[in-house]
Amino acid sequence: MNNNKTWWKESVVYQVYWRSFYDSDGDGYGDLEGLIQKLDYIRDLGVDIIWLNPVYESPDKDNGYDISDYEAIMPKAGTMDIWERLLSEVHARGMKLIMDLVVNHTSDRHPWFLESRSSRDNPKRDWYIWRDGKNGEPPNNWRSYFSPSAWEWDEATGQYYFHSFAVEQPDLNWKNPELRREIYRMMRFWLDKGIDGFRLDAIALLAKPEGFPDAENPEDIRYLTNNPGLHDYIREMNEQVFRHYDIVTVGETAFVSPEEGLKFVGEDRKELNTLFHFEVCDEMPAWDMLRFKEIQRRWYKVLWGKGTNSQFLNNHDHTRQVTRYGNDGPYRVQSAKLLATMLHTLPGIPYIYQGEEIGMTGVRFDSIDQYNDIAMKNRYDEEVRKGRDPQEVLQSLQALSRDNSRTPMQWNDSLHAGFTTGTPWINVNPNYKEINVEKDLSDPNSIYRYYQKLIELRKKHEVMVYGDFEELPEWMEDKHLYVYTRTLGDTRWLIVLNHSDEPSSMRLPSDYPASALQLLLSNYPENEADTDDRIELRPHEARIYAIRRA
Ligand code: ISL
Repeated sequence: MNNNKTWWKESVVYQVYWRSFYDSDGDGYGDLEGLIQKLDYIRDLGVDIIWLNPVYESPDKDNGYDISDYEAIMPKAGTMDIWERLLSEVHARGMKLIMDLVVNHTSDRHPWFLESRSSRDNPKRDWYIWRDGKNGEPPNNWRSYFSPSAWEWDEATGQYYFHSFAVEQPDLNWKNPELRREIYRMMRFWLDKGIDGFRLDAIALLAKPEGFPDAENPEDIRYLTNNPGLHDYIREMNEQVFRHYDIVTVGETAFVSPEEGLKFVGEDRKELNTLFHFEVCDEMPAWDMLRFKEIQRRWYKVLWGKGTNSQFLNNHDHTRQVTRYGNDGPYRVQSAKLLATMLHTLPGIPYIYQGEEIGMTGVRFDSIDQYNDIAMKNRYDEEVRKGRDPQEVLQSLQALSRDNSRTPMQWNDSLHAGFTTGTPWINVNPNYKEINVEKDLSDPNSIYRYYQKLIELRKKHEVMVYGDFEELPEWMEDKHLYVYTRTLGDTRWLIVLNHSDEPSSMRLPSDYPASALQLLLSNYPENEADTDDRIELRPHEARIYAIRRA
């Protein structure tokens, strides 16, 4: 049991991808004014924290993850005045705001980089990573997330610069103390405005290995992450900035195992408060219950009582969970509620990605021109350049395209789903007439209403936050049934999930006969077919029981 109780451990986080949330001025992009107009909708869900994707000045090559001015707001999103009003309106509703911060790299149009690239002896040359080539080739054979090489030749100064993502996103050199000091000053600029923390983008990439040796397998890009020296930087970040504020910090830590994750979030480490790991979203392409259970088991065993995990199954980089990991067809509503029940009753801070609360689904566009994501477009070009059939390449990339979850929020069944009065920057999912906020708000059995009840349960029962987690052995190897308890003091809950398109008849555990079970929440009406020792679970049925004390 994790003894140190804090506000952020008890929170539910709602992620706003603002450019797809609500467009207040008809330019086809969502904006901060639009977000302000929809804050009551978010507050009514019951969430505590809003995570706002990057809104800083940016040429927008990677939708704001290429920052050209850390202390200005991208005009597409609004102005600093509107941002100040947003923060004040979020706080006025009793919610908190955490900002997405990208400090592994900047835009290639950031003044720092323009200076750095201007000459080899510019004072900011060493704020980025410059190396000589080898026999006319890049310094090593590494690829980046978004391009075949992690190195870009710069004719003007006759060297290559390093970029873990797109060419337009040069990596900062965290070995440079002057650079680090400037980043810490900028963090304080935002914290002194009153924000409540940061989501730290690609934070596991800050350190690079000495000498940049070639990789045995350049396609396995984990060499970009978790290099020696990384934790020295994060600990210094905490010493210089984080520990001086009552905030929450969540690290986006790609390619970490539970043991490596503990180095980031162990409370004795004084680095970060919590993290997103990607053992599911980056490494489990489709739903695999046994693998998911094993991942949850390992993370619980290593972190519980020492550090705090987070629970999510989709975000702006990963396609919609009901499509990828559930059933977005005949059982979409039940499946969306089952996935939500699972994420909110497993140990860790639950994250809701905008639209998840109404069961929005992934999308399939017919041509590459309808896609926006630089990761997908770069990969498409790379594969077609190899001579592969363009249609086959498109089909191979559609399922995991990051654009799947970036289509506009579906507010109602009017044109463009009520997202914009202009032309949306990316097509609205054609199913918006069936799936939209207005419809869910008017239906007492909607997914939105179910999320409200789930979050309300968390507010009333600390067992969801601080309760020990234990799977019932009889179902540990079951491919569809996920059966576990959460226990805090005398309070014990039993969660039963039937992740399947088929019904399942489940014998009740002898310790928990029907007479001991008090149903707290389910995504189906009570089942008359239940008996004292068996429950009849329907497809994608989820149940949360309180165990009555004997
Ligand atoms: O989505 C992933 C790969 O499937 C993640 O590993 C992700 O690409 C990576 O962890 C970094 O993502 C973050 O930084 C990127 C930006 O494009 C993503 O949107 C952001 O979430 C570069 O800033």
